[in-house]
Amino acid sequence: MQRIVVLAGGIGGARFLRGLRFAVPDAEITVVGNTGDDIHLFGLKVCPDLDTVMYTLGGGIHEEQGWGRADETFAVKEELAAYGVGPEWFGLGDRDFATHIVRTQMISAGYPLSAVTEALCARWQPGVKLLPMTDDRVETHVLIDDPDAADSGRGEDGGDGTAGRKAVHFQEYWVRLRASVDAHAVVPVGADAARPAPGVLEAVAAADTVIFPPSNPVVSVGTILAVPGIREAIADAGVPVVGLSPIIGNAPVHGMADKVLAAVGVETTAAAVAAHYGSGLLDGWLVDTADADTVGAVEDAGIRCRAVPLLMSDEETTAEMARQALALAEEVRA
Ligand code: FO1
Repeated sequence: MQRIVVLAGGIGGARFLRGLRFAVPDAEITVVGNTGDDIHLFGLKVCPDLDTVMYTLGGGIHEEQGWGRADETFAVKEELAAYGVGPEWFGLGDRDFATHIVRTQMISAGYPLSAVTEALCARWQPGVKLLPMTDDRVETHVLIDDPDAADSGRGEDGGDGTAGRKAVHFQEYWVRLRASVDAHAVVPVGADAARPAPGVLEAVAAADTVIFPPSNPVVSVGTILAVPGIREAIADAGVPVVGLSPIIGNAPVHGMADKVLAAVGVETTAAAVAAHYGSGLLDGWLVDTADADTVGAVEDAGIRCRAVPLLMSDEETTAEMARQALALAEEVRA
């Protein structure tokens, strides 16, 4: 049986996985999910990327939005707001709340996030093995300009570049600020001390193919690779590692990846993202047909590259992208 490991963020990763599962229904697919986007709100642990994968593959996702539950209502959020309890900018629905209550209850009882995720998936039956990248707490923070810094007396940074700046949680940057201000740095706080969750390194070691879906290369796949041991395990696995560009025609297909790419000094092009992963990690890279002229540059960087349609407009189109990724993996393997 074919064993595939996919490193996934939220919407892009989840939609790709739906196509992959459709393309190779008999494959054993292990998903290593990003948990750097996790946030604690109202005393609850919210795991947006794990939930987006779980709901999308389990048939419970709000299709148009790409995150949260279908047929959602917001009575709890409205009641909290009536008490003046926020944040009002983060839309947690009533159905979604139940997931976070169960998760937090299990974590309080001593279960690690990996066991909790397995328990939640028992309901949703996503058809893949969904693992958090780590059971340890990692929280992505984004460094932005702080307009209040001059007044507050903050401003001395000892030369580390943080004067006049402040770190905000990734969700605050993404959802409240809509990535409307420049990101100077993206820091996965806690990643350096985190350990891969049980099963992650084992799945990579047993994999026939590793895929980087069209997820955000900085705050999704990049955060997973920041957990010590995961990047090394993938590079040393001796199996094809292929990725699909989340950038088409110099713009992110979904989300605001350009903002966080700039923070790590990477241009918003399909070729620059491939070079960012690097030939030491990536063996194959799919770009969209709109970027066919960049194939040569990627191949010159030592990464096998093909141009195919990469818009995930429906399940069959997405399944075809998955087939192309697997075909590229076979080409690299040969
Ligand atoms: N994205 C938004 O743009 N606005 C929201 O209010 C919002 C709430 C939310 C709640 C639960 C959840 O699982 C995801 C949610 N997202 C929301 C998506 C999320 O912020 C990001 O798109 C991902 O973290 C990036 O992968």
